[in-house]
Amino acid sequence: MTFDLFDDLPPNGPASPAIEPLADGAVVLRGLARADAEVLLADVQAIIALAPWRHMITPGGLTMSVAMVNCGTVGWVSDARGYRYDPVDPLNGKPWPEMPASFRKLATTAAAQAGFAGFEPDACLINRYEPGTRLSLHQDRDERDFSAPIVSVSLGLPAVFLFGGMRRADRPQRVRLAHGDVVVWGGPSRLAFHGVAPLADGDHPLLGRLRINLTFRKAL
Ligand code: MD6
Ligand code: FE
Repeated sequence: MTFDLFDDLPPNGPASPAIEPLADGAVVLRGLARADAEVLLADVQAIIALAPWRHMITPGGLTMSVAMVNCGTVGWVSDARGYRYDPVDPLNGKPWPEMPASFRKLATTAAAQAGFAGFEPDACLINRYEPGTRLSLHQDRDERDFSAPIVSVSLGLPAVFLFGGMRRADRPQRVRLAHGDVVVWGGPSRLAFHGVAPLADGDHPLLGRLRINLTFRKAL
């Protein structure tokens, strides 16, 4: 009789991925979103049909290289007036598209696996990166309640996530995030500085030369 340690694993990898600690309150759930990726991406396309990708302007007047859109009760926006969560899309004055059930389920499952049971996101910021696109170090602090974590889902081309400390000057860890990886981020890490290094070129089977990131928040 032959015995193979991996016989029980489905072809897409383990159903419950390893929990990889990043810092106190921050973990990477490797591959958690991989099996759902096609559904998630079809839902992104449906959102884009209602609310297009756009490059927001920072309060300082710079155009962001990451293209963004939102779904949910409120969406994160940046313009000359500052950063905020807004219930309407400034491009059309209408509510943001609803958060798809596939998004909500993944976010809640990921948060629970990371120790944040009961996470109920009301906002999802969808980020699109092309080769060369980067996101400079920042804190996520426009939400009202920092007791809720953030759940971040990576799809498409791999990226180097920069995970720093509580001060902008703290030298960041460099964490490779691949298609299907999910980062959950809360508690003592909730206000850590973080960013994304310039995206390397590549060709992903589902997304070609793109990376798409979904970040789920409880903003209100
Ligand atoms: C990105 N993510 O991965 C950008 N923020 O494209 C974020 O800015 C982020 O991944 C807070 C928590 C997790 C994140
Ligand atoms: Fe962020």
